Amino acid sequence: MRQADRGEAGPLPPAAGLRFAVVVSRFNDAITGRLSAGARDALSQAGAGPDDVEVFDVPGAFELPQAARCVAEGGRFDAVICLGCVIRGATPHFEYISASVAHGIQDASGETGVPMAFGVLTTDTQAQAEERAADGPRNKGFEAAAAAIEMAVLFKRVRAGGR
Ligand code: INI
Repeated sequence: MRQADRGEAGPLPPAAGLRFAVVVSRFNDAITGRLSAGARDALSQAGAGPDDVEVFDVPGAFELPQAARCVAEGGRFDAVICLGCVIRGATPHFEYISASVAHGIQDASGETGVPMAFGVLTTDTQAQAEERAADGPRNKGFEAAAAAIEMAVLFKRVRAGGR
């Protein structure tokens, strides 16, 4: 996707000089690989250098908050982008994982002071997941990276005493 296609979301904020961790679940990797590509595309378009983006793989969405907290505690990143895909099955597993991942990422961000973007698809069907991971303005990895950049810029400005 190109910046010009972002419509009312507006242009990507500049990401040069900021460092990003992309934490990606391998579960449903055909989908999460496309989310990761979308996120890396957004970071590149916003000016983040290749050496300023590190990708960390985890087994499943349940492990995303643990890894996000770990990389944030290392102090090397201005924001963490969490990417995963949970597709509803016939068991309550979906509800447990989805809720725990969302709360876990929120808690990890609050407790480390590092902004974290939620790029975890929680869908009823594989087709819905594919739609949200497709190239283009609705790729949720791209959107999560855009949110992470905006939050990293905001945190940096506020911590420097700016408004
Ligand atoms: N992990 C996912 O990322 N998506 C799923 O849909 C999923 N389902 O359906 O079970 C899933 N399970 C694995 C889980 O995230 C953990 O990796 C596992 O329980 C080990 O802790």
